[in-house]
Amino acid sequence: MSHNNKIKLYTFPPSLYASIPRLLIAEKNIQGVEYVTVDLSKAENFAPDYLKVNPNHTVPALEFTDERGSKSIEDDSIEVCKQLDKMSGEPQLYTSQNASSIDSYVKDMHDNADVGNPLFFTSRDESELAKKKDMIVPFLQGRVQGFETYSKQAPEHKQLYDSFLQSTNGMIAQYQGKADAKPMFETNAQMWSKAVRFLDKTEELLKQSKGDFIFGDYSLADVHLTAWLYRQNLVRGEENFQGRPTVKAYYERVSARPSFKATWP
Ligand SMILES: N[C@@H](CCC(=O)N[C@@H](CS)C(=O)NCC(=O)O)C(=O)O
Repeated sequence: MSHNNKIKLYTFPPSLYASIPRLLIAEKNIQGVEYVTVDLSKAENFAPDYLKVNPNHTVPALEFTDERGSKSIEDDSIEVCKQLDKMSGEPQLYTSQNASSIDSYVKDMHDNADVGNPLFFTSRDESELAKKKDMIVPFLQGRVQGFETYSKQAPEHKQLYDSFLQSTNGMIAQYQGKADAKPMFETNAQMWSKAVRFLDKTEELLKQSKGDFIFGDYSLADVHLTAWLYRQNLVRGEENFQGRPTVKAYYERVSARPSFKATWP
């Protein structure tokens, strides 16, 4: 790091969005970052103390000392990555030349193709539901316990906990056959169509690229895209790549980088 700086990254190893800065840290070999695990399977991202770090109750969050010496927090992976890129040395992966292309592509991914978590937690049909049930239900039950505990500890956040309790219990009921799962299958289908649109756009951009990466040279956009594709590959495998040979070749290329193995061992 260029200045004497204590950097803390709040993360959860299986998290999609927290893996984006972890990939960047590996890619640029940034030293001295302290990782703090926030266990989403226990709803620790809703702990009263974590709500002070990140009121949006999400990971990642980055705590660092800014140029003026005051403690700062970035609470969104897009800003976290820009900050880490700026604080670390060459190569800069976000520059005045590529900033506007990166900004609009990454914003589209985060705003309109935020499908990795919903596709992971929902199922598309009865057969996927049966397969995933024993993995998803305990995860959701762990979160229910967290919400109940925090609700007693921090009654000032009761409304927040109650609303997540309700939606989480609703999903458990669908997995356990106690509630109609059709709405879940519909959500899953909608999410997949958003993924398809973004994959098609990515195929076109990669075809037009003058280099091996989305905007030519390796950039912050590739850090986000690699993590997004890693999750897509986990939830839908080859379906993502059918009819998209350029995305497939790209994914093979980025997954061969040492940073990939360091992030998803
Ligand atoms: N826009 C945020 C999204 C972060 C996000 O949604 N993170 C997920 C984990 S991948 C999370 O913390 N979810 C909260 C939860 O599971 O309760 C970002 O890019 O950092």
